[in-house]
Amino acid sequence: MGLTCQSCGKALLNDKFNIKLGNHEAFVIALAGNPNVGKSTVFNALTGLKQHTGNWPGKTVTNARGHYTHKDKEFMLVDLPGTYSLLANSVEEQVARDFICFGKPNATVVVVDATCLERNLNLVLQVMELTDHVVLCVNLMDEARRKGISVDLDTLQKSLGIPVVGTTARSGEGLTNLMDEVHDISLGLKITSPKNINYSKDIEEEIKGLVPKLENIFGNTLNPRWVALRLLEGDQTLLDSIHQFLYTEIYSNKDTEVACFYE
Ligand SMILES: Nc1nc2c(ncn2[C@@H]2O[C@H](COP(=O)(O)OP(=O)(O)O)[C@@H](O)[C@H]2O)c(=O)[nH]1
Ligand SMILES: [Mg+2]
Repeated sequence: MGLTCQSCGKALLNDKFNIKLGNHEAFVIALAGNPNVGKSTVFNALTGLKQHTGNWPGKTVTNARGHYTHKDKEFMLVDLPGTYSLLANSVEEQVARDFICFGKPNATVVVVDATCLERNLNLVLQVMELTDHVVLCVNLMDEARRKGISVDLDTLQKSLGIPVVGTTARSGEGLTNLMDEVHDISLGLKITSPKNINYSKDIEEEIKGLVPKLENIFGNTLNPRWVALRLLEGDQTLLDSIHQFLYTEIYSNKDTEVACFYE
């Protein structure tokens, strides 16, 4: 994401998500994960006292965001509600999906529990379908060690095609590595290649038919393969969000915003 787009994103974040970037150059980082994996502990360890809480616009779900500086760059971390999926089955899932999809964070960190990776990876795969800019934070490494579970982070990284960092957020272990990876992804210094999930032949055929049409409509704004999958599922909530985020007027900075969506 270049500077122009960064400033366009600012208008959208301001008007649709009620998130104000203090510093024009702040990179926006979303923090996603299942409930109880240590997401807030990571958030608190990175942002300390530089936090604000409020609600997501029009929702009763809490919105926490905070700042940190790493390698002279300013990052704004947005703690998304804890969710098991991004399928918008609940208001929390919808908030998380909408922020990753329309808020266009420069990177999304998915925090998972090292002691029950299998259950947690479901959400990781869903985020990887939506965006390339993903970092996996395998937290509770101390608990895993205590239970005699060893996690092969290198193999996980190779299998998923995204950076994987092991952390013990409670003691701060691994958090500098996490900030390094987030920095590199946000600045485009590292390119990820998330593994594609292949569906059955007939679903893939349908996707192939829909993708060019969706590319015509949305350009680079939305990931066409992901939208195609949601359309095949008959996900009405995504259509509502597309209307809300892409086609209703954004009042401030209108010219820049339009330039972003149709670039
Ligand atoms: N042992 C251990 N406990 C942790 C770690 N990270 C978080 N916790 C604990 O796990 C619980 C849930 O953490 P929290 O940050 O609230 O999880 P969230 O629901 O994902 O935001 C809290 O009791 C934390 O102190 C960790 O790396 N190791
Ligand atoms: Mg929390």
